[in-house]
Amino acid sequence: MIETQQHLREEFDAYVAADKKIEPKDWMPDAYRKTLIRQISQHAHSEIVGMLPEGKWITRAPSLQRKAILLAKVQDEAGHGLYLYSAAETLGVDRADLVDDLLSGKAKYSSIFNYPSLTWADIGAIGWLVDGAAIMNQVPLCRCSYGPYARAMTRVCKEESFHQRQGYSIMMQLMKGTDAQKEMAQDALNRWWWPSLMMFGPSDSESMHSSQNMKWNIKRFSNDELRQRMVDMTVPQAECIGLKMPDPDLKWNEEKGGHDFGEIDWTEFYDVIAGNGICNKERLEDRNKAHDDGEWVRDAAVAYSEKRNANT
Ligand code: FAQ
Repeated sequence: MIETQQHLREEFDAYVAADKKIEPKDWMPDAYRKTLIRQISQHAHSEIVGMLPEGKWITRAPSLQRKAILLAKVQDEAGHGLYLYSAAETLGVDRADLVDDLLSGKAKYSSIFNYPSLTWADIGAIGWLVDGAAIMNQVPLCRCSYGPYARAMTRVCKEESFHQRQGYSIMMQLMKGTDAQKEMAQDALNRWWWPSLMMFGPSDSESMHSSQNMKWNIKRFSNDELRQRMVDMTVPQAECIGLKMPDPDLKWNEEKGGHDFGEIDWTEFYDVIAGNGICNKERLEDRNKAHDDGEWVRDAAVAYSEKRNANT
């Protein structure tokens, strides 16, 4: 028995080392399954809670075209959540249990969604920066060793690219507008910049899952590596439309071929993930209300599928 376990473990390690995909029916170490359930379910919850800050602006979008785009984007996020819950279910967990953990406040979701969307420019900043950070993090996840997660990410990333572009387009338009519109865009960047950098997680020295998950080819780059790429990608985009980065310590470092940037306020980050951010309470209340309001839809879907099964 011990020998079989050892053999399975060696086979798994060799598979991962050869950069092959692990599929749901393959043997996998318990810790690999556990960390994937953790990450994929947190990711799913983030997509679902992530609909709330932008959803609040659907009725207030400044034109019919912007409203149609925003509606499509928010619906895409719902779809991402559903693919991700499905991917998590292939690991043997029940979606209803994962959702219960979100609704009770036990499960984590991305810190970024605990900040308020105060103006229309925030919708631009969310698309540009939050989706921008999400893409930076998720493109390498398309090569994740777990097949269902990697495949979900391929589709998600295509949609996120459109989201990022639409956000930048809002910022571009505002920066071509009146002084008040320019100020609104700058204010949104000032408020969303640092929380967007926090999305990549704690610094490498504090990240407890990175090292093992990189060995398992779940993560391909560390939190700090991806954060650096985000800074280097965003600075020229901001400059191009006349926005000023809200970081006095930001400067190009020729030697490293990237930007140096200021210290993140980690106290704020840990406070937000502990449930004490500006909107944590409101987000959970809204999510619980949406879940309760949707009960009749779930009941109807179950009744329909039971009837169909009875007839076949
Ligand atoms: N917020 O050891 P690490 C999106 C937790 S999707 C909250 O470094 P790991 C699309 C972490 O879970 C955004 N918690 O962990 C969209 C762990 O806690 P645990 C979501 C955080 O897993 C756009 C502890 O800290 N994307 O935005 C955060 O190796 C617009 C230690 O951290 C994903 O989920 C945080 N920012 O690295 C939707 C991508 N950072 O579980 C709507 C997939 C860390 O031990 C609108 N996830 N923690 O209790 C990942 O790549 C990773 O899970 C990281 C964290 C990079 C987030």
